[in-house]
Amino acid sequence: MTLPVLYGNRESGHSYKVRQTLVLLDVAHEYRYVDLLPPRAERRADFVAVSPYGEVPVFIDEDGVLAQSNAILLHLVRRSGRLGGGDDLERTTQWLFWEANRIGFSLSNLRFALRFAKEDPGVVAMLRRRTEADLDRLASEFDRRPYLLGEAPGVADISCAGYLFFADQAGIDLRRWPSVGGWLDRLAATPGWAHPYELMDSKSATSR
Ligand SMILES: N[C@@H](CCC(=O)N[C@@H](CS)C(=O)NCC(=O)O)C(=O)O
Repeated sequence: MTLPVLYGNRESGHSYKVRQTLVLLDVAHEYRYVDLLPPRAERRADFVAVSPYGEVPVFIDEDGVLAQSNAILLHLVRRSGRLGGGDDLERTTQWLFWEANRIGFSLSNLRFALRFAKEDPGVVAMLRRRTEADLDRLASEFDRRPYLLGEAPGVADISCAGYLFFADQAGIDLRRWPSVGGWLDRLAATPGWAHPYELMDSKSATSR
């Protein structure tokens, strides 16, 4: 039997979102590590051959090749019938789109700017303002319920939380948003949860 394949990288919160979902769903898969340091065309050939946008994650199963982390999460919810926010696929989709444009853009790029790219201070300041606004928005959710769509975690939570486990690397102190910290603690206590660096380590991949 051919296992589904996930291409990802240790530093990629977007890849982490997918692998964490696969693990929570107990979907057996092969994790293939992609070194992102070489230029796109020089990365591992099997990845270059299938990747539609040159980015990780890419997921392959019997339904075909899929990129974009949140599209992959929706695919996994549809296939499994689980982690869909109490079957509220519309609200799940709404949060996934929010994530793609907000926290998955702001905090991920703030971290990238500080840690890898050494960006212009004006760009860093803009990304910091946007990250803080996104955390303010998220924080208001958890006055009412423990997870974004109710009493149990789903892919909306996994997606919106993915990059927050790297908040310190983006110079963000989450103590300013205690309800967000509480939500992350609840997620981290979910059986099967693991930190991105544990789950995405190249040592847990089948090949580099
Ligand atoms: N919107 C995409 C973002 C994917 C993305 O930004 N991937 C990064 C790593 S986190 C990447 O592959 N960077 C290498 C490159 O662009 O060459 C998603 O949600 O999957």
